[in-house]
Amino acid sequence: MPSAHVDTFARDHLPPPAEQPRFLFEGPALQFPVMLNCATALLDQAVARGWGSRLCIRAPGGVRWTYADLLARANRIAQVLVHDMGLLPGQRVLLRAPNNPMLAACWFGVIKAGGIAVATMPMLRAKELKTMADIAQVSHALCDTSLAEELQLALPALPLLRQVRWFNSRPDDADGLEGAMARQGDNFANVDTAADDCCIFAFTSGTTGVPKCTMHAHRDVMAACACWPPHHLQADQDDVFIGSPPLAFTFGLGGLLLFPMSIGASTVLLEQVSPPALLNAIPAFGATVLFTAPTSYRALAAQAQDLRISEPLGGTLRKCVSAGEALPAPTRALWKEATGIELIDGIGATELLHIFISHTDAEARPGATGKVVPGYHAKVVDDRGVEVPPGTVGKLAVQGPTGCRYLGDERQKTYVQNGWNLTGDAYLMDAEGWFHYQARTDDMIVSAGYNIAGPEVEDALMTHPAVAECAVVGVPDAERGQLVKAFVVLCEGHAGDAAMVKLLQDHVKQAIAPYKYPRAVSFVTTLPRTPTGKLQRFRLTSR
Ligand code: 3UK
Repeated sequence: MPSAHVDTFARDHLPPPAEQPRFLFEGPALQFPVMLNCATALLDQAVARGWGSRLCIRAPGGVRWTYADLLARANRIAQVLVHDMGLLPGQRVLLRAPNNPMLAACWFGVIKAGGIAVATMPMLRAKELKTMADIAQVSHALCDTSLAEELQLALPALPLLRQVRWFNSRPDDADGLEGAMARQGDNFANVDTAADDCCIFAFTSGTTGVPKCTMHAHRDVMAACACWPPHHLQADQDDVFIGSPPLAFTFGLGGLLLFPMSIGASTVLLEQVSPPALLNAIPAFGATVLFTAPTSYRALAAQAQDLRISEPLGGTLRKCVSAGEALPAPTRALWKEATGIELIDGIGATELLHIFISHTDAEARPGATGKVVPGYHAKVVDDRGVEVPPGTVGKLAVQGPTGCRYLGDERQKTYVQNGWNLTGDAYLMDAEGWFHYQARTDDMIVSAGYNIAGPEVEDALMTHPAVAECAVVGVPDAERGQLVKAFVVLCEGHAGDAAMVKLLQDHVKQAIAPYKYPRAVSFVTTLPRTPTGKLQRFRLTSR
């Protein structure tokens, strides 16, 4: 197998072939050459194609970079990495920044130089950064000065990580990346990597235990651009992408950088992505395509009336994508009511890089995630891995051009069985091939012999106007095995008293089969979430 990697760490730590999923490359869009650098394909070729003067990245403060601007910066960064920092193809470069243009330029700089980008979530602390740098054997880092503190704290314990440059720093900073970039020219000859050379390591947002490091090759990046975006998003050159997921989360990397660039569109990178910040930024940048999580849509909905494209007030939004967690049907309805826009739901996973089950905005079914994305195959299986008939709840199994490859991790054998990726989700497929999310397999509640999916109870609760957010889990119970318990964040102006408990319980009993109602209800002010915004149900089961 050809490879441009001088440092063979990634290749040496791939799971053995027998433990890898089966990879499928069906159709002309998934035929890749043996040698492929995804930075060449997404950036150099964009400029060669004549998009050089098109707007590529915008950010608050008036930043406007064309594709040619981004290329020149990425080329300078690649040279700093190779000439000043001694990066060899195959070595790992830690990237750390809130979503901003320099982070995008650094990402491309690393990939151009044949390195492996290891982007880290802004929220992470020194201890977590050290764990990741150890697992990935990181030797180089490019870090935004605004997030320097935790990396500085971790550095003494990372003897292998010797080369660090800081960006968005003062011009006189001796270790400043921008100063070093100014000493390089605009051109760089990209390392001619093999299509299956790794180019990113992405850590799972894992809710428990040691984080898992997923490995993705140049080919995987291009496959992600070729599958979901053209079939389900259907954006075009004039679209302006915006959203909240960090570029360190593959949902954000695809949605806010790779996908817009693969079609010559532009993207808005925001450091501040709270609902109020998004509400301001969408009209300010004339954004047309929004990527965020279900909870964020729920929070935005109340003030989203003016965002819609057909608004006389000049709204611009036309496509809205929800992923990361199950989209509650009430949230879909709220968003549609407020904006007229049908949310595009999609389930993706770090292990599979991006979305593999989804639907277009023209064919949504409330309560269903969608159908399998062309290029992928999906089925629902029982505990032995045997496919179950439509209408039966089981485990979701997926195959396609991308798939799980954990770096030296025993948990590979759990995620991949018989060549299929098992995402850990319980699903039901209906007779028409629509997939209906039930719960994480380990979150299914078994109470008095009944299987109860927490998200279904959450959906029912969320249709009550007093409920802002909620989480439903199974807590140990002597009599029933597990008891259905709801943790509820109330909207302002509602009291969490005994009357409210009764009201919510009755509301659920009206909406779904009464045996599923939460026998215990606890009112809280916030729910525990991961840096990617996922509910950490396991942290509630012990409360
Ligand atoms: C859950 C969903 C129901 C599901 C991701 C889009 O979330 C992403 O990756 P992670 O590795 O988590 C994967 C798990 O999250 N999930 C995600 N989306 C949905 N459940 N409906 C959904 N629409 O449990 C899955 O196994 O953090 C999402 C693109 C790239 C991603 N990495």
